Amino acid sequence: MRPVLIFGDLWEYDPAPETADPKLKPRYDLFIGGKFVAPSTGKYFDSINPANEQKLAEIALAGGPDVDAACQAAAKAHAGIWARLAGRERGKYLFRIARLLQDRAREFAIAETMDNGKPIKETRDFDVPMCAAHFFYHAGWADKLEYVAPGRRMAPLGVVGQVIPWNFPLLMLAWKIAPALAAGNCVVIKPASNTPITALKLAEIFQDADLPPGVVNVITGPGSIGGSLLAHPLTAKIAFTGSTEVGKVIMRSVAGSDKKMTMELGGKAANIVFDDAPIDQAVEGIVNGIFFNQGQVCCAGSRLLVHEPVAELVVARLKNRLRVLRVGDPLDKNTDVGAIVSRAQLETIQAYLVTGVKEGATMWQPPCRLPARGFFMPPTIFTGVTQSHCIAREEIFGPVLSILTFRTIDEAVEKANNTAYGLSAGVWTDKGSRILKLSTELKAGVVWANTFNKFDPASPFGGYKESGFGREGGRQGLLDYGRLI
Ligand code: TAP
Repeated sequence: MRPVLIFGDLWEYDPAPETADPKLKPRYDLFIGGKFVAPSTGKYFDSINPANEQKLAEIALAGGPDVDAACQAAAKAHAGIWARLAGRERGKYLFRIARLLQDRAREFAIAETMDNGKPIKETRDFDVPMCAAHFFYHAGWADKLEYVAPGRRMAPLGVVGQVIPWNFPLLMLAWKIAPALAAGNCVVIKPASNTPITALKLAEIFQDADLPPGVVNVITGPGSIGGSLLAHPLTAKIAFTGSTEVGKVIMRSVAGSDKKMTMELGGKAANIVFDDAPIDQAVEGIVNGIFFNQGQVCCAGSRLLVHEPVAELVVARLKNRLRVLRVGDPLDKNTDVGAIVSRAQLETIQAYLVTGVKEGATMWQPPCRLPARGFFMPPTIFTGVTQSHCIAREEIFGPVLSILTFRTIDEAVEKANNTAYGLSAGVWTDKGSRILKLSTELKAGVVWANTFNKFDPASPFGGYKESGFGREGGRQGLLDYGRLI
């Protein structure tokens, strides 16, 4: 028996809060035609810091006329300048945006953490650098579009309407805007109401980069404004990332139009651990798979499938690991698990915990002290889960892991694919043959082997089944932003 390190209350990390100024304005207007403009409604709503429930800023509440103005501004910019500009010139703007973001990386990481609740070590090391990486990557494509589909030319589509969720506000924005601009389109984008701040801060960067007015427009407001944007007659292409439920509403509203569409929707990924896997690495992969960004990740490994011979061992080591995860102030550099994005999301997750227990699964949470204010919850695992349990079927979008077991490789495949979704999956094994078999048989847009949650701008990402269609990133992602001629 090897010794197990349990730190318990023996010692604690000293607080290491990030204290730099995120340079937030008290009020943010809409960004239309290169300028910040007041909304036609005259109204504003609050963006809240989920870690302390304090107001961060007032955000403009767009109305129908603002959606129209933003789409008109984008159409004008497209016809007047952007579509006519040589690819290498468009690329320079993208490159400049990426560099300016890098210059202000620390400020953006702090703003993102305050608006979303995710730990500063994630925004600092993942969200902001990946956002810049997407602009750099697509800057490289802007003058090479003839290589996207050899022998064909790619023409831009025109105005693109984009709606994004709150779990990776900056990164989702980069996934959407960078390929659209590289391909010669102009954009109107609506960030989620929970997390609009970094999109509006990025609009400041668009101004600093001298991006021609109207090439990117940012409108903020409720979901209905997103619906008006995507259904607007000027949008030639719509790109949505969010829940499957809202994706279906959008599909119905634009059915019969000739708009090009991509839908990046929900997920319920299987993370499969075989008996020959390196168990300690697999445990790290399980933790990263479901507790990264508090589990509010479309491709989160929220269903753990463990090979029966090692199930007890994996669960025991996982529990030990969870006992030392630090839950708390997201601005503290030692924090592993930050705040849930909103009270509503916290309540949704808590309702799933009640359902899981009612259905007969066994819930376990490590002892941990949660901050008195803010929307926090401990990392949670459920054992004794069966495939018919709600917590094994529905996307919880929180730090909750449902653990199932399997005996044979075919049973693992069968269980992994037994879901309405098909966004991602993970496999942990020593055998290349198992990895190859599973990567072909798992119906998931991405299959990670002996790792989890790894992303690269060159690697296309997207789903099967109710996880949506279309790809973001890489050559395939660009193809979704153009017309081949
Ligand atoms: P949603 O509630 O679907 O919201 C996503 C965006 O859609 C928000 O900007 C929202 O605006 C807007 N919206 C709401 N109703 C709308 C409507 N009728 N028409 C047009 N837009 C509408 O999702 P969420 O809770 O923010 O995000 C979580 C979901 O996103 C999860 O299911 C997750 O799996 C999915 N997601 C998927 C991916 C990929 S790549 N597949 C990546 C990240 C997240 P408001 O904020 O103003 O309501």
